[in-house]
Amino acid sequence: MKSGFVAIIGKPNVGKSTIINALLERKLSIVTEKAQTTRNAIRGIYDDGKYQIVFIDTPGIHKAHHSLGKIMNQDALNSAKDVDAVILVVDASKKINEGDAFIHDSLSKKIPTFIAINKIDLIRLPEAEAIKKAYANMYPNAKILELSAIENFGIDSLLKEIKAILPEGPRYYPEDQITDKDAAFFVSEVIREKLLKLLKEEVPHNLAVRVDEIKHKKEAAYIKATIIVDRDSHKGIVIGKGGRRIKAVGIKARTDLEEYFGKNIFLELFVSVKEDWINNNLILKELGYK
Ligand SMILES: Nc1nc2c(ncn2[C@@H]2O[C@H](COP(=O)(O)OP(=O)(O)OP(=O)(O)O)[C@@H](O)[C@H]2O)c(=O)[nH]1
Ligand SMILES: [Mg+2]
Repeated sequence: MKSGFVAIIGKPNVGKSTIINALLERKLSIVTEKAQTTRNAIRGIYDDGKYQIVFIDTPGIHKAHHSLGKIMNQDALNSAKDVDAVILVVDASKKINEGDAFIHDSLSKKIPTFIAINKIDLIRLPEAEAIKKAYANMYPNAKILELSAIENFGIDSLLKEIKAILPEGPRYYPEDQITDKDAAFFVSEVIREKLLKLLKEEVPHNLAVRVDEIKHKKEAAYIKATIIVDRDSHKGIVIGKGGRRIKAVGIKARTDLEEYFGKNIFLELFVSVKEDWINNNLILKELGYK
């Protein structure tokens, strides 16, 4: 069989998680309209019997302002080392800036690289030609592909291109394994996704979700999770008037979790303030951010 590791990297919000989900044809990684949604490198395993591809979704590389941001960047850049290929995702509707230059300088030039120009649905043909040319200049050895992950355009071609460069190799993960992350990780991500979607700019970036308990009974699972915020004022915002916001988060998360576990879910959410957790290495470690 042919197999290998392929890192999906790029700036925040360019569509990396949308692409891994499209490649795997399942919702593995959370997607929101906000930048810096993904915080951990997440492996998603594609296996069709002839090829096993371990795709790695990564946090968007950005100018970090706190410890968590630095860890996220490191996680992304480390993921792009020792892989068989890199998919560098860029947003077709955005101008090239110093962030692109930083990523360019950080990447190994020895690893086969595919530039996925995503969100092609947002631009016109002449603009597409211009941006393709600009990236071809920047990465003369890379293969340039146009995508609209949201419309599932270009995903098949990307998969085909990757298969073509994979070496003969072992099956790294059991055939039916989908990811390297466990159920608790998935639960916390689903809750965080709902929070990101229901809250305004500042608050969601400063919160984390810790799963305290998943208890399985025959027909239902009982889950307890704590939403960690970094200051008192955010606690009230997360809870909302009369508990309305946290209730809405719970309802939305439960729907996804019931589908994932295939049984009824009883979800209890708590909110806890941990002052400046985002810069506290001990807490970051406890929360699973290395
Ligand atoms: N128009 C358009 N929007 C897209 C496309 N792909 C993704 N998006 C949207 O772009 C936003 C960001 O998508 P994500 O997949 O979360 O982006 P990401 O690169 O993983 O972002 P981070 O995890 O924050 O680094 C979401 O609102 C997506 O729906 C696309 O092809 N076209
Ligand atoms: Mg993402």
